Amino acid sequence: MAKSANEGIKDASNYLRGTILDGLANSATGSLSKDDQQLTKFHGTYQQDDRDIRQERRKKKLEPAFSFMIRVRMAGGVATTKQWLEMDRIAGEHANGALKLTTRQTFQFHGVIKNNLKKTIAEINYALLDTLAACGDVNRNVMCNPNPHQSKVHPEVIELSRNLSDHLSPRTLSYHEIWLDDPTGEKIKITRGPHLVGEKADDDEPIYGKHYLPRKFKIVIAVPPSNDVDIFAHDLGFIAILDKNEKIVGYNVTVGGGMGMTHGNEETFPRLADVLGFCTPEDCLAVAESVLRVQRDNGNREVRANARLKYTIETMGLDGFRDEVEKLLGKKLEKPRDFKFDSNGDRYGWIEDQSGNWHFTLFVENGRVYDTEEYQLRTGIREIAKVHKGDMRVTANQNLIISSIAPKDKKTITDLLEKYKMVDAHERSALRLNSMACVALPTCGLALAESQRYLPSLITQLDEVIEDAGLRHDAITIRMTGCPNGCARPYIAEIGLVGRGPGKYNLYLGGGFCGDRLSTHYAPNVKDSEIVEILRPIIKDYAKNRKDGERFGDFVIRNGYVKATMHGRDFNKDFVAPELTV
Ligand code: SRM
Ligand code: SF4
Repeated sequence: MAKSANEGIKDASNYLRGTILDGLANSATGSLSKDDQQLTKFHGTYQQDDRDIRQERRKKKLEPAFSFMIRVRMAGGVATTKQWLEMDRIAGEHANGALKLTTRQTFQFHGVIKNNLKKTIAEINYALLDTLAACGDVNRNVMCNPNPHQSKVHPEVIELSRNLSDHLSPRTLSYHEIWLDDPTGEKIKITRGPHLVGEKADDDEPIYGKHYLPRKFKIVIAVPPSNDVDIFAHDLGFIAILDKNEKIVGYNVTVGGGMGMTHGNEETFPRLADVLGFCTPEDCLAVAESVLRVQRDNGNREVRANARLKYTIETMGLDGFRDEVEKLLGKKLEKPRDFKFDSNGDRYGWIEDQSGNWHFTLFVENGRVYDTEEYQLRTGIREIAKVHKGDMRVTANQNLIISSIAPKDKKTITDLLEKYKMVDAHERSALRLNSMACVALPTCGLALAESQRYLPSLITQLDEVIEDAGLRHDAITIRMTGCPNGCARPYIAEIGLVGRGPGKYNLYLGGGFCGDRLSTHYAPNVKDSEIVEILRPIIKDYAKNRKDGERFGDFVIRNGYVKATMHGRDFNKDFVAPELTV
């Protein structure tokens, strides 16, 4: 079978240069060429257009309202306050005035026009963050558990996430050439990234080679009992194993997780990662590189829909895959150690860590940091960042931890949280606090239905059902995406809603509360106006008949609403729609 079109584009790109520079200089259009649109992803930016006004512009015979989304690479989700202030400024000056905190612990900007693209990416670099490999067929932003109450191990896991990110970052000079007019990386003395700190930078891609990976690749680190990074949804994961003294002795290695699928294509499915083995902290980089190399050489380069590591593992078998990884590693992985997760959500409000510092986890609905007349969220966080002496941690649930506040500074921060009405941002139903939606319309070119613009109002309706049932304080995870790609990881939520078309969603139930079980298809093509009525009797039944401590996802399986999905392979098979009376 012929290689996919993207393989040809990478091949001809001269290490991701393509004709991006020419395209940026062409003022006759707000867009780039089709091939360059694929290549700019590796540089952290996507061409999009405003879908709300697409038709109107078509009628007027105008080209679509093109602009660019920019995604920052920020391993482990930790920014300094200075970096936050810079991102905030950029959002106001070059983007649409909003900062988006993503499900992978970083920032996105939307609405940057082509004329401002280079300047914006350069300014992100001047703030000592970058966008290289935030998207594309490479290792993406590495995530790690940001939990303040695990502050003893946080420095170690954040360091590991940064080292993984650096080690696996592309070495091509094209990024500096195109965006920074700085081919050698000399002008911008970024302190991380081996290609920028003295090691000879050239186009040699020792790890990736000229064709990079068959598809995107995602790494996470989790520290049990918190699975707030959803470790089983990613290509490669490291689960920290701690001894009695809370010292990390090593990591269980997980492989082959992923969410994306295509409606109607049974050869695609979400899949939970398998535990491959255990490695010492010293071996993590070598393990990661070995896993990535096995995927590089064995991943499907013909059919992009089947190119993720999860399908490579399905083809090779877990044992066959492990053999190849161990060959490259030059040693065997040890047997996995015991671990236990208790949730995949965030803990809101104030938390004191072991060293007496304070941390405030702020609920940011769907990661959207922007101002309205009633709620000046962006301004409030900016005012805090101006005086705060600790750091700012973006969580994998799209929230923000204002982190490491000395006891003497707590009052100043509390006053600002109060002034900007953020101090009780988490005084909401536990359903809302455990909700997540992807971007979808109007910017996402793949969206089939609304998501972040719709979920908040759906939850307002569901809150009535929840209140009636006396479940206001009972956490149930609910996640929505505008298409089956699964950017808000809906297939491991207890309630998942996945866009099928305008105003229509597939409803999935029964995901594990700790992100450790896939959900099961419950109802197809549900109209938005029917969702509440379909869920109402199930929620009522749960409130009345659940066992002590039983989670919603477990309940719907025990009570026969859905069968448990045992493996991603079965996710789309044998679906029989139930008889619903709405
Ligand atoms: Fe995603 C593509 C947004 C996390 C699976 N994702 C996209 C694009 C770039 C659409 C496109 O290709 O044109 C979306 C841009 C929308 C916009 O306007 O901003 C998009 N994805 C997002 C974000 C911003 C959602 C959010 O609301 O936070 C997340 C950014 C993460 C980051 O900072 O790097 C985001 N995407 C995810 C996740 C969750 C995760 O990684 O933990 C997944 C599921 C896990 C996985 O990868 O399997 C995810 N995004 C996808 C896929 C399906 C991949 C697949 O294997 O099939 C696509 C489509 C694709 O790659 O072709 C996609
Ligand atoms: Fe876009 Fe689909 Fe991802 Fe939502 S899930 S951001 S609609 S690609």
